[in-house]
Amino acid sequence: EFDVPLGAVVKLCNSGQIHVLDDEGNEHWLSSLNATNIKPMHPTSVHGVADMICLGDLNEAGILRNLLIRYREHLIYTYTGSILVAVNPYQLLPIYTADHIRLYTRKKVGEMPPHIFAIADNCYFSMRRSAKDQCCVISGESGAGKTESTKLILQFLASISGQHSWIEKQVLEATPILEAFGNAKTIRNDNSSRFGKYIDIHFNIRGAIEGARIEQYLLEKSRVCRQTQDERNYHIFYCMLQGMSPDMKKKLYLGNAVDYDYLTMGNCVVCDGRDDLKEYSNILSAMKVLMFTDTESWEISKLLAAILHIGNLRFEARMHDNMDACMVLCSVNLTTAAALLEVDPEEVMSCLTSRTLVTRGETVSTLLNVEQGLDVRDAFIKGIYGRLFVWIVDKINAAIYKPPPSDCKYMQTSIGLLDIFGFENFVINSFEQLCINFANENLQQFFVHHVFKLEQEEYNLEGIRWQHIEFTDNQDALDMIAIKPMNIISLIDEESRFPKGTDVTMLNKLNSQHKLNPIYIPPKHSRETVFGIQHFAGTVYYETAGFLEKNRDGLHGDIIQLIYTSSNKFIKQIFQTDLAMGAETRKRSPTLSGQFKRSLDLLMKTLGACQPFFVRCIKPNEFKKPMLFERVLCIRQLCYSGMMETIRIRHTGYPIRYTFAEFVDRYRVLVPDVKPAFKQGNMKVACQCILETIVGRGEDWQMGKTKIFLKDHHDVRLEMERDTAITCKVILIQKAVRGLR
Ligand code: AD9
Ligand code: MG
Repeated sequence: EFDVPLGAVVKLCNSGQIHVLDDEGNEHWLSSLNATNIKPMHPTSVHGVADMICLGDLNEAGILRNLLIRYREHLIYTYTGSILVAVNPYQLLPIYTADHIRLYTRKKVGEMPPHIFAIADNCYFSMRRSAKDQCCVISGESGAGKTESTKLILQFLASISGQHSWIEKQVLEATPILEAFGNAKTIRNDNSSRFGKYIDIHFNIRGAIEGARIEQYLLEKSRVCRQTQDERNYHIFYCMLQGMSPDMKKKLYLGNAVDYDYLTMGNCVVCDGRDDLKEYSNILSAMKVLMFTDTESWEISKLLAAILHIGNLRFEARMHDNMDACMVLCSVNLTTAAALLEVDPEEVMSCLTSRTLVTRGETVSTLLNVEQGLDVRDAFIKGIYGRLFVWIVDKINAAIYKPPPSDCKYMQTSIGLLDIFGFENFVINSFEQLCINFANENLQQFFVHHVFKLEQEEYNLEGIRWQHIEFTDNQDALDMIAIKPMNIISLIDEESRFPKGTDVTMLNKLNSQHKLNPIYIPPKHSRETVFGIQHFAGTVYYETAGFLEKNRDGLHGDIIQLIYTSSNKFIKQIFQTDLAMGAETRKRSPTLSGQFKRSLDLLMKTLGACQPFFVRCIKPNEFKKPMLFERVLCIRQLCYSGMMETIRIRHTGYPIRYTFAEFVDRYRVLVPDVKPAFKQGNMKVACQCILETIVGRGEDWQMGKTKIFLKDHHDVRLEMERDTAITCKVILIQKAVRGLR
């Protein structure tokens, strides 16, 4: 699928054999006689270009080679029109200094070499000029550099806003807090964001930062209870255990990271290159800047400690009336957790080992087996951590969000930065991947529509007729997942609300509803639990086991009741919405996919009202290593990121463009007596003459106001003719020279 041609340089040409050095550093002897699979490179591909739109080989191979040769020279940024492609260097490059910020301020795209600061600068001045909101969509897979890019843009904007004010500091200091609670070491990235975020930065009429608002999406809660091999829990736990004073740790009965089940499932408590101790003091000072009181910080630590203690509870199986039941062993962990949560330890035990059901007004208590007990425990912990994270984001927003006063006479404009999980396709994909990929379908559509619009604008500007341009739309996938009646999300939701609904009944409904849809792949056998969707970036198979549980995202009544009895004001506060609901309304409370769909709809609406910029981050290798560029990995990401769609849109239109001068100088050899561009009176006429003579009058090329628009095959024809013409000239010259002798 990703068999992409490889670039090579001819070293030697010898009696029918050519000696080449390919882009991966391997040498080959090729027989030029049977060289049907060898194609000359377009001249623009030889040394690479800063804007790939100028590539003659505007195809996968051309783009890949261009990124590669630039990457080798530490040129990690490249444009494709106004889209910035950023290849992760995995090393600190000296290109983000205050001098660089100055250099990139108030510059047009193209005036300076491609850079993330150029995008930030454009965003800012476009906002200032048009007084319209801007947004920057930063995408890429895990470890590609989205979060680093977001931080660099923020840094640029804070600097250009130029007030060195408290609010600028607050906006910047929100990041370490969010990262402490929402980032973790994974096998893909030592600082992987396990949530999506949209930071909207507000500017006043003088262009200074006035406030900001952060929206978060889908924190991966399961990580608090489980980590796979070589991965960690959220940074904050390890930082706290390293950095907290012995005195305070004693108050929370805390030991070291290795002592806790919840921190050691990945067999990895340290992360090379991260200093948990130093981080902890950064986190605390950032929390001060964002107005977290000492009491609040302490209450957060208490909850984190309670989580760790609960994770160490030991469950034991027992029989009760011939039924599997379980018990929680009495331990320091239990009493400490109960003390921190300010609840009765007996109540904690009973919550984790039994469950109260109300049927037809009667209350019955059923006993849980060990497995069920552990599930309830983990659900409880995920419930706490998820709500804590939401509370922290709200707290940050309370400090940085300054809604314009209602009598405000001036306009506030904003720049939004979207740092959100890229397309995911693992060996086993679950409900989270469905949500993530659904988000990416939305973003892809947003992107494609934008690129298509840009293309149309260029044609309008140049006065080109463009009616026949088409592009592949992923509307079908969006319709099937979330828009048309009986869509996948709504069926999952419906089944989640249905008390007897199971993952199997849900899958049956999906099958009967969508089996005829060409982008839906039903399970092969009736016993299989996997269905597939053909996404824009590839087919993903989803394992449905656990879907409903994850979507319901609920805590059962006993846990809510336990919190109700707590005297800990903080935990009651983070659970306040749950406590305010009666048992019945809680059952009808929004599901995870319902909430996510709503926040995504809102996000798309916001983005739709902005002038967008796009940054496509590319991860060049899986080893977090500098100077290693894996072609297959990169090409896959170029496909996911929509770069290929950009090219496709171009190709259905006119992919090859030359300014009149470029064209005349390159092809005047083909027609006798055409003068070089600098001697031309009317270049347009000269171009027209060359095109009509060589390509033909009836062909589908067009002359714009400043450029020539060609199809690929026109370019091939022109290049071949040019090769022949130049060779002929060489031969003629040689003949002439011989004749002279
Ligand atoms: V994830 O989806 O949150 O797992 P991101 O956000 O795409 O992922 P991140 O920005 O965290 O990736 O980058 C991963 C690592 O690559 C960073 O920790 C840096 O070590 C490295 N990186 C990324 N961009 C740059 C850069 N411009 N310069 C130097 C970089 N290093
Ligand atoms: Mg990230």
